[in-house]
Amino acid sequence: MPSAITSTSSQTDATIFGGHGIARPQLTKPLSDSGSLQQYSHNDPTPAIGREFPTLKIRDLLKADDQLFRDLAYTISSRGVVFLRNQDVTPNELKDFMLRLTTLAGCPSTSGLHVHPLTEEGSELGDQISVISSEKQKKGGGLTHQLSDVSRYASNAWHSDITFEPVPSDYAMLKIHTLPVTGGDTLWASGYEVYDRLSEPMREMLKKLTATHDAKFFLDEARNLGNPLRECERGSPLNKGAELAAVHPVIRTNPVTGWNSVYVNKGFTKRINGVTKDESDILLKYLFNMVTQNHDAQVRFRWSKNDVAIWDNRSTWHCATYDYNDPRAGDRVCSLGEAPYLDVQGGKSRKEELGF
Ligand SMILES: O=C(O)CCC(=O)C(=O)O
Ligand SMILES: [Fe+2]
Repeated sequence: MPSAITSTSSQTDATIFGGHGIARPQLTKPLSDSGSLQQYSHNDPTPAIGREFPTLKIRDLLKADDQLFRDLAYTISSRGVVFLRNQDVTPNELKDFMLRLTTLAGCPSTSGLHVHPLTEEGSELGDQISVISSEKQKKGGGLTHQLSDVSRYASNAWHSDITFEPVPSDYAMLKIHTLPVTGGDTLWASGYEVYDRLSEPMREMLKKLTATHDAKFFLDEARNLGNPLRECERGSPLNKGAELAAVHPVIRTNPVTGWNSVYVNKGFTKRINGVTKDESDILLKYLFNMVTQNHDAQVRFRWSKNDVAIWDNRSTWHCATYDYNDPRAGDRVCSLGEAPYLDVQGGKSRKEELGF
């Protein structure tokens, strides 16, 4: 069994549900935006989620001061996902960038960059880069299950990254360098927006519940790929072994914004705990439908070569689109944040705070 949420005593505030003593956020209050990114042109592709900076370059950001980085972290966490075009950056620069982002956004001192359980040991790009590749996926049999006989719903691929880890991801970054001529778009959806569409009684009920997230299917995938599963510490002392399962609160507060989000996902969440199996199935189906059936809570990104997306995995979901045959590949870096928690008193609704 995955380790259950034990008590509220691991965080200083007694109104915290979830969390873990060695994986607390280092922020004592949410960040605010000093406006330092306003000098760069930007646009929001939808009101609910996403911001694109068409000319901002990661190479320049790496030289920027800490305040600009903090503003970028706030922008990613508040808008959910940020798109940067045509980036000339090496995998090592992607890693440096992510470490600085997660550190300045207040990740616990025990959290580093994630090592995915399927990452090949001794891979030339290093342990902390996940190669996203259509060819590799075909071999492993993962993520393309919507094309199989089991189900033909493309929406089966909606997920947040690595929620089967006790300390999951705060931010993730993907650079796509190899693209089909058409197809292969990625979609993101806002967890703040879905939370805001729940009625007050439904929010109150979900705030008392936890869910079990499980990625046992990676054991089969590792076998198909012929790679041993990485059972070492995967970026946090709490993430190790072959269990690949964790328990997290159903409603999660993002420490960078202070806003609540729904934190279950179709990819990894198997069971809402403490209710009957039938109740869990109905609740999960309802919450997954809230993600897939609200296209006004989503943004769809059409990639060009070397574009980069950076998202906050605590408060968004994303979904790849497998509508192409030509090779598609990129590099992903995933940083680890805090053990998920709900700030029962302090966590806010985005809508109530921003007024829309
Ligand atoms: O290939 C994509 O568009 C997204 C892959 C993905 O889920 C990820 O990088 O976390
Ligand atoms: Fe993902």
